Amino acid sequence: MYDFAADSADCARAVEAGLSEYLTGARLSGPGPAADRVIAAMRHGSLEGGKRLRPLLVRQAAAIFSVPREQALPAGLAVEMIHCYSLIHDDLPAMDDDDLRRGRPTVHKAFDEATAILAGDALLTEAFALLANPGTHPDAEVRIRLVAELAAGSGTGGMVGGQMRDIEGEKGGFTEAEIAVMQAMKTGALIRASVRMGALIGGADARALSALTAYAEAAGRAFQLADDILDVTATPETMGKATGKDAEAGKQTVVARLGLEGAREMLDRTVSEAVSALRTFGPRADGLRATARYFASREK
Ligand code: GRG
Repeated sequence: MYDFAADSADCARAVEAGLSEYLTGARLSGPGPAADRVIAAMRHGSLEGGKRLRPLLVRQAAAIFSVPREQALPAGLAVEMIHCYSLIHDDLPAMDDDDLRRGRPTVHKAFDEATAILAGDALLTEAFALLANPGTHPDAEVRIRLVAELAAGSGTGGMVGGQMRDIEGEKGGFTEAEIAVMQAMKTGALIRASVRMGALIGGADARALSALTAYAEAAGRAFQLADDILDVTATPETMGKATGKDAEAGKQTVVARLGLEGAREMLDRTVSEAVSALRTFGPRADGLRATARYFASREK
């Protein structure tokens, strides 16, 4: 029987070790010590913390096609590097201006703003270098598809575009549908990319990829709903960051519109939608099912 706690803990350990090995001066520096500071900042922003949910999704989607977990790890590390870069940049004074992330000082607080910008840039760049490396997948065509998938999830049609819309939306006047699109881009797109990358590593056919995409889109909405709920229910201790910021900023979240109970009901329905999309896969998709359910119950 699938054990979510054991699999997610094992994945988090593998991601920590993998990132720690990848983000070293020996691997990343050019000639001379100039990169030491930025590498230290990259390590600060990506090691020791985080739930590592996106690499877990890569691993679980690949598991449907019997891909061993080690073979799904490099793509998972690449997605996690993109995620960590986005958090480093999101915490900057020009964006959310946060002092704490994962219970520790944000990168611009521990270093300085210029170094934090460069650390984010470097994580973004090195993520794609890792995907292009033959060690990630022996088939160059699959590697190209992984690069394209991650670029689509993280670029202007995905996470960056969503963040831009979010900033524009703060001026007000977004419709409910526009908010849904913004959230699907800002947080959903990387979750979608994670699942699809696992499927691509496993050689999924078009039908399987389409079912997994439907799962991922519903799971992404569930993740965002849970995040909106936690924004009003969690404490700084459980989250390791300031909470209630979205609510205080008067953001038009589902919680603001439907109330806490309404948002929780919608979350349950969205998790069921994600789980139903996996009906053709049998027990090999139990990992993805468990993660969707975890989104509804998580406390941080
Ligand atoms: C700055 C390019 C750029 C993008 C920022 C993802 C993002 C876009 C901003 C993060 C702000 C935020 C709190 C978004 C809500 C959802 C989210 C991504 C939460 C953090 O993800 P978790 O819960 O974090 O997976 P951990 O720390 O577990 O990795």
